[in-house]
Order: sequence, then structure tokens, then C-alpha cells
Amino acid sequence: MSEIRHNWTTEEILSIYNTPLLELVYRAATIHREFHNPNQVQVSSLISIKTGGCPEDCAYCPQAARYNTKVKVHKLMEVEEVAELAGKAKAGGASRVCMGAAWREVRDNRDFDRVLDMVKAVNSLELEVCCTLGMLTEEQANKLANAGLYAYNHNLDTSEENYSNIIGTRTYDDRLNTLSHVRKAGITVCSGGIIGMGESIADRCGMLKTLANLPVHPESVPINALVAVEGTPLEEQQPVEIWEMVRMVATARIVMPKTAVRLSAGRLGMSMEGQAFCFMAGANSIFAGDTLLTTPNPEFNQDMEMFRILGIQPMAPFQQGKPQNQPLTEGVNV
Ligand code: SAM
Ligand code: DTB
Ligand code: SF4
Repeated sequence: MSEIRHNWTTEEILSIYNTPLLELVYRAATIHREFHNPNQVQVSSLISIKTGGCPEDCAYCPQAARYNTKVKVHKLMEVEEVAELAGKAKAGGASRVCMGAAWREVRDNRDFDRVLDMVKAVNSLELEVCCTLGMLTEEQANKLANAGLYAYNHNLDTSEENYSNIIGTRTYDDRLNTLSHVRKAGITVCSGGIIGMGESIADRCGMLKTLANLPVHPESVPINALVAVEGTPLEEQQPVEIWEMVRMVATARIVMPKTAVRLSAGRLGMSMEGQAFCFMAGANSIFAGDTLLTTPNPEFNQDMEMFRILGIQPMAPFQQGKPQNQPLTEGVNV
């Protein structure tokens, strides 16, 4: 059984990342099979509950008010609307619904009370409820936990060293503090990042080191390929090569064996073969639905067709809450 470690060095992670590709994928695929059923992929659906007009300056983000993008600002949605969208996502096979708000941080006001009601409503549909609302205090994390929140997404996005090149309106420590409030409240942690923003390979591995050396590994790690949006400072970035995505996924899988590694933004630019390589390298979660928060994603039916071709089944809810190093059931060669 592979060891779960929390003392990785960037050099070790770099040497994994730079392993010859087929060897890297083989190693990641082997570890993947120790902890997961390789034919199951968890499906999450995103709902942008509050869109645009964000005061932060994240260089990649179309929702930052200071950039001139085509995103239409929308105030916080109604609970009923969100519950209806969540019901549709469940009917389509999603096991998790992630509600995203273009906020710097949560404020203790009526909007937050409404989000708590949304969490209760989605939870009652027996879906894993996830939120991504920006920074949280310990108290706010507890309130979300009491409302039934299952996961909180809060990305580190890049390495500590590169952070200020991408975001100037908050610090890496702000991010880590929120992650610790989420963990303390007993909510599962979803935290990952973006590649293709002009960062170095050492930055990618540095971010994975921070995640893998947290006292408990995040239960899910989204790996996003930058969606370069017109009007943002990163609009001219060239798309990342699929092999970089494969290396990033495989390295995340090796350093965090139990974690759900999510092949997140940027799938629209990837072929089915490219995505299959990522699943082989240990990705076992996706965002499905034709929009992410504001940018396009593959059509739902196209993803289901990909699953059919690859023999993948969408995972039922609450599978990842169980200890994952238990012996796996049929269909898996351990
Ligand atoms: N405002 C909250 C926050 O930043 O934590 C939650 C929503 S924010 C849009 C969630 C995540 O989406 C960001 O941390 C970033 O990783 C990802 N994201 C935003 N724009 C992106 C883009 N253009 N390409 C890839 N990922 C992006
Ligand atoms: C994550 O890591 N990726 C998702 C989710 N967490 C919230 C968001 C991707 C957003 C891509 C840009 C957009 O659609 O606005
Ligand atoms: Fe705001 Fe989040 Fe976008 Fe940053 S990533 S500008 S905090 S919505």
C-alpha cells in the first residue's frame, strides 16, 4: 500500500513531474488503482449563484469588476431557482453541486442567510453540496457546516512565490487560513489551482507541495487549465498542452493518493483521447454541464458519450466521505 505522506519537498515533486511521460502515467495509474475504482468518475455541476462584479484582481478571472469582460453581472439567485437547477443536475447524474459566488469574502448579512438556505435545500436532495464563496471566518464555516455543507472549494491557484504575480488583493496566508477554518468546521476541503498562466513548472510543483503537506490532504483537488478570457490580463495566454495537464494530474495523484483529482476548467479544448489520458493518469472527477461559472464547458451529452465509450460510470454521492483505503469491490485489479 502506498504511503500517505505530508513531508514532500518541491525537488521530489519536480522529479516526479519530469519523469518520462509513459513511466509517470504508469506510476500514477498504479497508485490510482490502490485507492480508487478506475472506472468511476465523480461528476460535479456548477451553479453561479452570484455572477460578476467582484472586487478582487485575480488576473485570470472574467468576474473581476475591474476588467472589461463580457460577463453579465447578476445578483444572488433565489433559493427556489438554485434548488430547481440542482434537481436537474441530479437527474443528469451529478453527485455534487457546487455553488459559486463572485465574492471576495462572505459577509454576515441576508445574502449569507440565503446561501445557508440554498445549502439546506440542495442537501435535502441528497446531493453533496459544495460552495465557493471566497474567504470565510471560523464562525461562518461552522454555520455552513451546520446547514449541511459537504465541501468547500477554495483554490490556492499557484505557488506561494508566484501568488502576487496573479493576485494582489489578498495573500497566500489568507487562502490557507480559510482552508483551516473549513477543515476545523468538519467540511471536506476542495483546493487546487490553474495551469497555463505563465507560471514555471516549479510553481506548479510548489503548489502541489503546499496542498500535499497540509495536515490532511484536501478531499478534492481541481486542476484547471486556464480559460483565457478576453478583457482579462491573461487574455493572450496560449492554451496549455494536453501533456502538461497529464503531468499535473499524474503528479497530484502520486503525491495525494486518496484525493479526488478533478479535471476541471479547460476541457472544451481537450480531445476525448486527451481526457482519457488524464483519467488514466488518475483524474477521477469532472465538472459537467455546458457552462462552468461563466465560460463554456463540453455539452452534457458529449460527456456522457465519452463515459460510455470509455466504460466509465458516474459515481454515486457520498462515496468519497468513506475511508478510501478499504478494499475495493468487483471490477478492480488491486
Ligand atoms: N470568488 C471565489 C474565490 O475566488 O475563491 C469563488 C469563485 S472563483 C471563480 C473559483 C475558482 O475558479 C478560482 O479560484 C479559479 O481557480 C477558478 N477560475 C476562475 N477563472 C478561471 C479561468 N479563467 N480559468 C480557469 N479557472 C478559473
Ligand atoms: C474550480 O477549481 N474550477 C471551477 C470551480 N472550482 C468553482 C470554476 C472554473 C471557472 C472557470 C471560469 C468561468 O467559467 O468563469
Ligand atoms: Fe473574484 Fe473569485 Fe474571480 Fe477572484 S476568482 S475575481 S475572488 S470571483
